[in-house]
Amino acid sequence: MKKNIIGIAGNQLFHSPALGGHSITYTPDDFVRAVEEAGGIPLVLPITDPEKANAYISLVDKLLVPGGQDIDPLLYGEEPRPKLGLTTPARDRFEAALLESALAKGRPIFAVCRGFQLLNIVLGGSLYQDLSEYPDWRVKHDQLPTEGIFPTHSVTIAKDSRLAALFSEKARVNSFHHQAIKKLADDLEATAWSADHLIEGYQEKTGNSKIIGVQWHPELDFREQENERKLFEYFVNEL
Ligand SMILES: [Mn+2]
Repeated sequence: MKKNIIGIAGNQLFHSPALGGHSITYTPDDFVRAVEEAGGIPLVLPITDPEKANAYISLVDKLLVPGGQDIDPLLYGEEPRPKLGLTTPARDRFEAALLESALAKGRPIFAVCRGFQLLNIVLGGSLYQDLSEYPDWRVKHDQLPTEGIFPTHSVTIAKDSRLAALFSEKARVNSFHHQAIKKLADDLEATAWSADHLIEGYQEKTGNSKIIGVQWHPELDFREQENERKLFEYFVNEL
C-alpha cells in the first residue's frame, strides 16, 4: 500500500539555550511517532513565508495541525484581553495559509488543540481567549499536573459522526487548554462536547475538504488508549 505523506505544521523555539541561543524549528515527537505507527510518512513543515504554503501543501497528501501557542485574537476581530497567553503571529500567518491551501486543494486535515482552534478561525469562527470568559465553565480543561497519558474529563460523541466510529458515545479524553471555541464556523459541525458544553470535536459540514478535529491531545496517549491510536490510523489511511 502506498504510504501517505502527512505534513505536520512545525513550531519555533526562540533563543534556545540548547543551541547556543539560536532558534529551533520543531514539532512534538509524539506526532511524528503517532503518524509513523499509523503507517504514514511524517514531514515537518517549517514556519516560513505564507506565500510558500501552496508549494508545501503540494508536497503532502494530508495536513496535521498540532497544538501550541495562543492565537492572535485580532484574527477573529477581538482586542487581546488580560488572560491571553503567548502569541506567535508568524506561526498564525503561515499555518492559516497552510490551512487555506489544504482546503482549496481538498487535502484532508487533522486539527488538534491549537490547530482545532485555528481552523475554526480560518473558517470564520471565534474563541474564548480564556475559559474565565465562558459563563458555564465547570470542568478542569487544563489537567496539569496530571500527565497526558491519562484521560481525565468525559466527552459526549455525536452519533453518526466520524468520531463515533472510533469512540464510545461517552468517552474520556485528556485536556490541556485554557481557550475554547466560542462561535463555531458555519462550515463545521460539532461532533464532541465536554460536560460543561464546550466543543471538543468537529468535522466539516460543507466544502471539499475532509476534516477531523479534536480539542484534546491524542498524540500524548495513543500508546495507552486504543481509540486515540485508531484516530491516527483513520486520519492517515482512511480520511
Ligand atoms: Mn477539554
